[in-house]
Amino acid sequence: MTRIAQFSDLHYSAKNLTEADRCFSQAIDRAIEMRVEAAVISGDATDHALDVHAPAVERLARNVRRLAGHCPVLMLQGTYSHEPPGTLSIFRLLGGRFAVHVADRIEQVALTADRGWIASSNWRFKSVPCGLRVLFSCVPTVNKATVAATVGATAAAEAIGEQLGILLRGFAPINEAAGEMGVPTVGVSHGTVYGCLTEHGVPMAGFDHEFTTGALFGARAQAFMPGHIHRHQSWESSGRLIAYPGSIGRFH
Ligand SMILES: [Mn+2]
Repeated sequence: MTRIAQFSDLHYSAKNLTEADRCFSQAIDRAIEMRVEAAVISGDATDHALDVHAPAVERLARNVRRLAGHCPVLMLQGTYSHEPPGTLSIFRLLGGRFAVHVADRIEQVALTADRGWIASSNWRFKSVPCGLRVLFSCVPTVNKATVAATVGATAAAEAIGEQLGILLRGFAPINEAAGEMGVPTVGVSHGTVYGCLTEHGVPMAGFDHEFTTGALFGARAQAFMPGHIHRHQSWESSGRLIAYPGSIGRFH
């Protein structure tokens, strides 16, 4: 069994700093104790644009660096208002014993036998890379045009949810091939799953949500790790699991 820690929606900021940092520190301690082989931070590491001199930047960086001293770290781009594009770039420089990979585009990422990261040059690998330890399929927050360009959609008016469904199904063949080779497959995304419950207990049943459970299961990954909704909840289908971990500090 491969043990991977998921952290999400840390929302580091001046206002949340004490709680965010205390909770993230504890979660990292626990992950290290449990000897996880990799760590995923599935978006919204920060709450809003932060200046580099903000204490929250230093505290977040310090903890990500500590995590990377234990295992490889995958950071996914979250909501633009919380994590303006470019925010995560600096974390690529933070590798400790292990590297921090920042997924800010639609891509597949291989965790290799020597516990390094290799990203697909296109949105997915053409074939299962050799010496693979875990295969990640990443769908960060992206704008509609990016999704349309990736799946080659011609109908620009098509709902983003439909296009993401097509995209996720595109990951299925390679995930299934990896699965047959005994390689764990994991999806990581940031967005709303249709029908999920918010931290206030409100069901999200609008038509403009990014994902359905069916679309996520369609990627044929063994586990899907979405971020965005701050309440822990999960769905299971024929041994495949989708789980929001919830916000680490329960920020609303
Ligand atoms: Mn969030």
